[in-house]
Amino acid sequence: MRAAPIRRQKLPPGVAARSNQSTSRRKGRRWPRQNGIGDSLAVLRVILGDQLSPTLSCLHDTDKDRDTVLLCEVQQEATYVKHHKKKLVFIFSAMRHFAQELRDAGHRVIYHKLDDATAFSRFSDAVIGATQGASFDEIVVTEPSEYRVLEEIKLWPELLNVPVDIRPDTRFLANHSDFETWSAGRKSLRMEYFYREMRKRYMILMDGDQPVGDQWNFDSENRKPPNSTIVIPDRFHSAPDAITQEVCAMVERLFPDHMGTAAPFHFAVTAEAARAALQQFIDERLTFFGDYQDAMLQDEAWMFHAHIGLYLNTGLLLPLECIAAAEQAYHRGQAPLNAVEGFIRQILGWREFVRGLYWQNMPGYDRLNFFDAQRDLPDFYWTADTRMNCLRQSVQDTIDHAYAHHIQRLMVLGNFALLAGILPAQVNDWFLSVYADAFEWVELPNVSGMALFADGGKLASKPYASGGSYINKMSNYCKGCSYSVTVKNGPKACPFNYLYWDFLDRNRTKLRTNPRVGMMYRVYDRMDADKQQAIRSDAEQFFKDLAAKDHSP
Ligand code: DLZ
Ligand code: SF4
Repeated sequence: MRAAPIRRQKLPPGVAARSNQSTSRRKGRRWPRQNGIGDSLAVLRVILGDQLSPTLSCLHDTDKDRDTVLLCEVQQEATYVKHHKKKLVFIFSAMRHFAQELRDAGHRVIYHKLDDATAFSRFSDAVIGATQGASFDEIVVTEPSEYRVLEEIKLWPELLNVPVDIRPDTRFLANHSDFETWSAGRKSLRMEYFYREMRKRYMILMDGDQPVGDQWNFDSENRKPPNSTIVIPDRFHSAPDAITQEVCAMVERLFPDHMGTAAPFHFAVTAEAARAALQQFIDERLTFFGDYQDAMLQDEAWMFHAHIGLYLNTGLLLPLECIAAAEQAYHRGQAPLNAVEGFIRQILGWREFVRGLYWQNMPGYDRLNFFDAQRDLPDFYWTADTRMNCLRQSVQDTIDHAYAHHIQRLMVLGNFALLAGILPAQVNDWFLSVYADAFEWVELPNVSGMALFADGGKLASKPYASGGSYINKMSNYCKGCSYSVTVKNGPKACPFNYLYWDFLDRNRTKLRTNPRVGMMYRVYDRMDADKQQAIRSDAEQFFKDLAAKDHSP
């Protein structure tokens, strides 16, 4: 990345920092903004459900007297995967609150509720509806976060016979060409190097040209197992107002067979409440965020995590305000460097990196299946009905809260899907459905790249496969399990133990040459033939049980 460092500005919360991105129009034809007699033309400004920020590029030149903003709840988005009920409530309620804020600020807003008589089933239908009701000279939209929706929007100029201006999403800190420039000519793309460039460029946690603390990454300090003395603060709670309660009732009525329940509902649905959630994290959780980042405890879904992904991914919070809040906490002496650096890395490094990868590899990234995994997703991902306690807990947290933290997602739910050879498309659909923060651009690289290695190593240098001992080290789940994590084979054995070796054995031709996995093959090859046979037959029996509808492992 060669762009010059950006001077950081002190910004009030909620005010967008200028990013490096150009807000100029897309290449190609520029339609005139003036009609020749001094009046600006009427513009329809379309805002999608994950674009709920007044700083949005499609709003920046609004003429409130002439223009109209359109937001619409549409059946297509609600059902293309079966989103968790709490996720639907969150998005629709946040959209309705945002529409009200725009009206209060003097914008003319068209808003379609999903249960209105005027409801539309797709974005395109809603835009056709709006353009039939009034005459617009142009449609302006900020580029959607998802490839599928971009393809739909690209059809609008022909469909509507109106010019469409698709603007860059300036909420992100690296734009598409930044990522292309950084990745050009690199044999493999690793987040760590991208992250260092972003640190330097935005001057975050820097001491001149050196990282604060003389180290870029403090991850090795962020792996403490949980212990019985830690006290976990209550999660943020925002009381549902009348709008949210109305949305809860609608979601229960229209989507009875989606995961979970709408109530109790406690997520923030406005930028103001999301900022309060961020502040509560900074004050109450950030100090231990680093230490216990990978720890899991029975019946403790929230741990010391921030739970702000859903706000960032919908525009209620902006990346630089979250980063600034954590960095200031460090400089005030309120939080240690390992915690602050770890938190900032997620936003400035990982989040931007996976977005770059998504757009670089779409279309097609969603179809990658490096291991040719073909097994169906087990029913217990929807029901939590399994005797494997780590999976039961992680799925139950997901059902209860539309949330599970990153190690539950990666090392329990993702690891199982990897070892068991579950079809990546089904795993992706599940992750996209069940988490309130999940949007395809962030979900797909995390699941197909990080958890499943379905991309063959575009994102990670090796598959994150592990046996039961890692889960046992980082959690207390194994104490409450029907299986024994110390037993390696037979009916009592923790299935992760033999599935791990069976996975390596099954995929030998694809993994043998990976330098980070090679050592494990040497361990496997030193096992005696009986042991290797026991691994194979335990795995075979496990998969038989998994396929039998009346018996869940
Ligand atoms: C996720 C979602 C859902 C469930 N519903 C809507 C909706 O009804 N209207 C809307 O504008 N956006 C919704 N979203 C978010 C969109 O899926 C998201 O904005 C696109 O996928 C981005 O390309
Ligand atoms: Fe999970 Fe195995 Fe531990 Fe049970 S014993 S909780 S299956 S890791």
